[in-house]
Amino acid sequence: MDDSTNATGKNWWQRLTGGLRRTSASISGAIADLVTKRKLDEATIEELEEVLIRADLGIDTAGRVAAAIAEGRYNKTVTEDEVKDILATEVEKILAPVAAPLTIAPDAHPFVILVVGVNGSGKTTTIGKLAARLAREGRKVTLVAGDTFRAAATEQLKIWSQRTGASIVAGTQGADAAGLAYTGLEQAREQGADVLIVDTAGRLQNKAGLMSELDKIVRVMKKLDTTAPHAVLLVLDATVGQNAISQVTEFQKTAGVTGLVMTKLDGTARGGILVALAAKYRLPVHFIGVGEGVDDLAPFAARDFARAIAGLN
Ligand SMILES: Nc1nc2c(ncn2[C@@H]2O[C@H](COP(=O)(O)OP(=O)(O)OP(=O)(O)O)[C@@H](O)[C@H]2O)c(=O)[nH]1
Ligand SMILES: [Mg+2]
Repeated sequence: MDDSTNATGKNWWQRLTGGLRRTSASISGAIADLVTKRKLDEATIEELEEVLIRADLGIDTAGRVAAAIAEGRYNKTVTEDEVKDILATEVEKILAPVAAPLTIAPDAHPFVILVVGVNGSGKTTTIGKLAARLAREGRKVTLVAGDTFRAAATEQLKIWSQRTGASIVAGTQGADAAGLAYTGLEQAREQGADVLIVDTAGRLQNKAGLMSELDKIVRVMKKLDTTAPHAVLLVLDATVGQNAISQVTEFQKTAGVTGLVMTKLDGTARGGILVALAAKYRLPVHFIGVGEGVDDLAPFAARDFARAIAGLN
């Protein structure tokens, strides 16, 4: 567990459990209601399963967890903590294989990260938080304001560049995003940047024209470095629940997603969607966002997350 404290004096565990409170409250509240002073019978197990489905864990996972809870415990009384422990253990098993740090390969100069996702999912904010984290590690970061649709998008990224000390390459509104990514990569090379992060405009996963623009950004950067981009991060907003599933499917097809970041886990009771995604796609989950602040992004840790959504300490 990362126990570093931020400006508000909270350590990471406090921020994580605080951020996931709505998800854990809905799950653990329901668990408490169900198991208190009751024997574990078929009806209770079914209700537990429904609770997990409502928290967006996915039908398969909910079934598996319910079966694990039921095993050897029929017609016995169980405690709330027993059930939470089994839930956390099962969820951790699903999450452990996908919890992978974003490794900045040392042989890529710069290491290029393309950030994609639907409108408002948290891309630009995540880039700011990530730039801060990389800068703290002593890396030289350049940002590309590849969202050229809105002037405000460039301004937003500029503010993050000032806060984090990252360089920024920006164009005029309406400029060609792929051209800007090309220039960005050229400049980052000249300046000896370690990491280049390319912001993109939000796009709906079902809009073919915009999706093909991502493909163009990738193709153009490959002209300078055939191995770029070295990471394609799909930023998902946890509050959308099940819609995240189709976002992963579509962006994986067009943009070759290499890893996920899930944001806004603090604003939803549907944090279980991360578990459903892990079970379905097995794509690495690198970071989670639990707030708007610069410190509210952390490497994804399976055990911490599993215990937090189960409402354990
Ligand atoms: N509560 C919370 N808010 C977040 C988090 N991440 C981002 N946000 C907020 O979500 C809103 C949208 O974030 P942006 O980073 O602008 O999203 P975007 O994907 O770049 O949006 P577009 O560029 O319009 O596609 C902003 O108000 C952010 O502060 C998070 O982890 N928690
Ligand atoms: Mg943006």
